[in-house]
Amino acid sequence: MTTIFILNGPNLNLLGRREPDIYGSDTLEDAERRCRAACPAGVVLRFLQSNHEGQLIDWIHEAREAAFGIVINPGGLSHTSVALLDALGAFDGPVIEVHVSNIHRREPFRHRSFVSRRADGVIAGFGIEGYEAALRRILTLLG
Ligand code: CA2
Repeated sequence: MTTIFILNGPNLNLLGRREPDIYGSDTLEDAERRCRAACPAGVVLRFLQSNHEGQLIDWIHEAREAAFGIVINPGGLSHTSVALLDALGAFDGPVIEVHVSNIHRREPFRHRSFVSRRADGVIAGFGIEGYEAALRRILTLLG
């Protein structure tokens, strides 16, 4: 069995429930459903969300032993968190960063992501389809 972690940061539990003009009307549960449907037998998905930076860091540490790869939407922590970047730096497998919205078309403070320095790929502006695309990339790398 191979495990892939899909981690979601602060406020992503609200996806589809507010600001549909920016984030669309799909929920995080919809994203999880799509990922599970795209996941072949023999691959275990851990699809997780937390509003707490420390919890996300603990999951990344857990992934060091438990996961082949990580898909991460760090939410607003993308633009602030050196600690998340450091945790991902201690993970050896592939990391794909996802943003539901196109962060480059938004406020300047969203244009920089600390996590992107570690990510092997970045997807932005594909809505929740981005999660499935990121997962497929990790599955390709898994071979
Ligand atoms: O586009 C993305 O996926 C983001 O990571 C979402 C973050 C935002 O801070 C990033 O700049 C880009 C926000 C998470 C979702 O927050 C919501 C707030 C209200 C209603 C719905 C979602």
